[in-house]
Amino acid sequence: MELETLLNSRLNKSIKEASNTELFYAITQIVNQKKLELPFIKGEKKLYYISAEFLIGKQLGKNLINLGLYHELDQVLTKNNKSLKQIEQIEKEPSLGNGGLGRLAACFLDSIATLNLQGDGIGLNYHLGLFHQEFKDRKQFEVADEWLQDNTILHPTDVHFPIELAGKTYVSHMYDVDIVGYNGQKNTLHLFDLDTIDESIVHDGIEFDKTDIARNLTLFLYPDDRNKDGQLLRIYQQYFMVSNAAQLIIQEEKEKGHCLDDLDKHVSIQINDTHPSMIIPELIRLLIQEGIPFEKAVSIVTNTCAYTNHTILAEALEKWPLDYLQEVVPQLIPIIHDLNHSIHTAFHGQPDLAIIDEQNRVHMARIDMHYSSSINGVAALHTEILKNQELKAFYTIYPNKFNNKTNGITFRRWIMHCNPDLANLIDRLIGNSWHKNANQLEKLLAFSEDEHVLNQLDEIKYKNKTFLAQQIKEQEGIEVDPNSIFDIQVKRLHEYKRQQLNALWIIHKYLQIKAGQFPKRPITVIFGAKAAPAYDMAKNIIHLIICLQDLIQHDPVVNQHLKVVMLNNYNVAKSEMVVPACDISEQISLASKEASGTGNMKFMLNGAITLGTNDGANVEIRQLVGDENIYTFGKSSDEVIHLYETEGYHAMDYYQNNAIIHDCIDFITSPELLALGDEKMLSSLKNNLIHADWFMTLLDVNSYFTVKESLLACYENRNVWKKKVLINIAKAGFFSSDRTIEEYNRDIWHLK
Ligand code: KOT
Repeated sequence: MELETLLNSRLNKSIKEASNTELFYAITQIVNQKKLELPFIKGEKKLYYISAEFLIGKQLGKNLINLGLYHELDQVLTKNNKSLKQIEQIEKEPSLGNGGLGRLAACFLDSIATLNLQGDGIGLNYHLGLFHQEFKDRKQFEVADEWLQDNTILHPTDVHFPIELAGKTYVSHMYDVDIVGYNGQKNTLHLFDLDTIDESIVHDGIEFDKTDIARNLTLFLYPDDRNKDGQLLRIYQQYFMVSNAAQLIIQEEKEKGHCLDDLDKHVSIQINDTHPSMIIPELIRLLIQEGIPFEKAVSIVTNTCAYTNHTILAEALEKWPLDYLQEVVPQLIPIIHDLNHSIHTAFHGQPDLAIIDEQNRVHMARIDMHYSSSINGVAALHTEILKNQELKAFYTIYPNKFNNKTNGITFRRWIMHCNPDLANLIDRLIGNSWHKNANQLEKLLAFSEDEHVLNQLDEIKYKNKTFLAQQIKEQEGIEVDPNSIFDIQVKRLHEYKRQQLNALWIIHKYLQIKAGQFPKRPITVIFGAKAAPAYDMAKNIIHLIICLQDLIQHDPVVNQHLKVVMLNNYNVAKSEMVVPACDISEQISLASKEASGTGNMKFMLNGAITLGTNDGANVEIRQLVGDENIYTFGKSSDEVIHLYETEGYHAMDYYQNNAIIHDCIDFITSPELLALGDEKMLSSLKNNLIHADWFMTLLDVNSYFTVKESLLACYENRNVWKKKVLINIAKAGFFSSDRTIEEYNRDIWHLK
């Protein structure tokens, strides 16, 4: 049946008369019916991708694209004076992730299904998600994100497993999300939950009784773990996730008639950083219960599991006190002791290889590395740093386990859905084979001197900037000029990502404008970021940025030349609005600290120029586009690592010896800013920058300011700029997650 007829028959009225909400539910029903008809992907071997986060974004538009229905439906609705884009906004965004790690898992599920690989995701169903960010008094406040109200994506199943937590048995409940490939087939994301969860125990923002496991287990992603109860809750969550995963895997294998001795021939398990690491002892425990001897169980599990590392930040490497594990998962303790003992014997008690250290803490990543068959980093530079620095001891004993898998993004969401005008232009220029074979984008290089094409690209960018400007006006109440340069930094708030470096540049520009030195063209600096609720310095940085936003907005001279916007509650939907509208992509982490980055790839694909350090995947962007088409600055990862090793960085020296730095930092506690901001927060940030600055902000101020000026100047050379834009788009094919997944399958999973 034609879509229009189908839609009319679902509504009790004409499309013209129906409200957007009525249309949303009618379209959702049609999509659900179509999904039901799709076959599940089948194969000899199955992948399970276990992750604490799946930042999947709104599902309706993405499903319509992958079902091949988006264009037709868009036309039907347009004809009836309705907008599909507006209808899509009615869906609440699932709040099941925090940042890059979770969004990567979502892009991977899309590519796995699109490549017809049999692979399911396994995670948790957080009722109130990460948190919803609100700004009050220019500060971040966290409130519960009630994304599950009016749920249209989760399907309850009749799958339940008994889970032992602190000696008590809980019964889990599995919910499924369909993962539709761009291919007419589907996989599943399984989210586990407890029926006894009680949202009403949450009060004062996101506070709740951390000990009431039956009611709180799956309330929030990353509950505050500053105290013991919070840490125990994280262990409860992680074990609940992996015990469900292990039981599901074993059940499915038995249903297929496979012998558990052959688990590694039929199953591959990808462990997404260390949150799911307890899958290893749990699976060993269950295999032993099934009658398999310990040594054999260990070998099967080692061959089945593969571990991905996403960060070198020490504080993110999980180490749980043995007595906390003893309290929550006593059933795992004998296994962990046995594994620790084997390693102790095999490696003569070498301390940096030990699973249980001298302080009786269990190193989760070390379990992964000893008892997986693959260890991968997420960009070439990151993998080299793992091999030669952070995980050197393990690279020495297991050189063949280490491999690189440079991250990628799904082009279905990150261009076809978020930037349809650009996708259509590319279709007209080179055909649509790039939808499934992203390297075809290189064919665009044939148009790098074609003025007409370059202007069309520029017009699309202008249209996207105009749309973003409207949204900013509506949602943040700030007027921005689409003719200004859109300079964008959106990502989790963390000192290593150095939003504070960007803020210092804004202060510098503000002071220049105040002194009568105006930029050639107005600049709009846009931020979006959530800070972890317990991360004070990150909250101080958000506070500074909002103070700058308001100071500048209300200055009648400065606001002609400069605007700052802090988007509230940055999420996937907002990302899809800013990515197509960006001119300058800020990727300014301290070299060596950003494992890969994936925002950098999204911006490049949508025709932004990267202003970045030689860090993470920026290095690979530079190799692809060439030095003329990216603006890099700052000290190298080797230099930074050397500074850490020799304790050779002293922020105070930069503050004292550089007048520009001195003035910018002093401005943080200037009367102008203190009139708007919180004295304690601003001085604490200022003092930190002068006396600590663990992520070396001041190290790169000089080269950042210089290179940023040359990038802004280049924008005025319109023809040169437009060509750079085209080259960036044409070279982005490498960053398709289809390529990444093909590599995981080729080197690790061997599904087909
Ligand atoms: C969070 C908690 C513990 C360990 C790691 C993380 C983490 C890492 N969360 N997000 N990441 C990012 O992962 C992305 C995907 O690989 C990378 O592109 C990015 O550089 C990481 O910061």
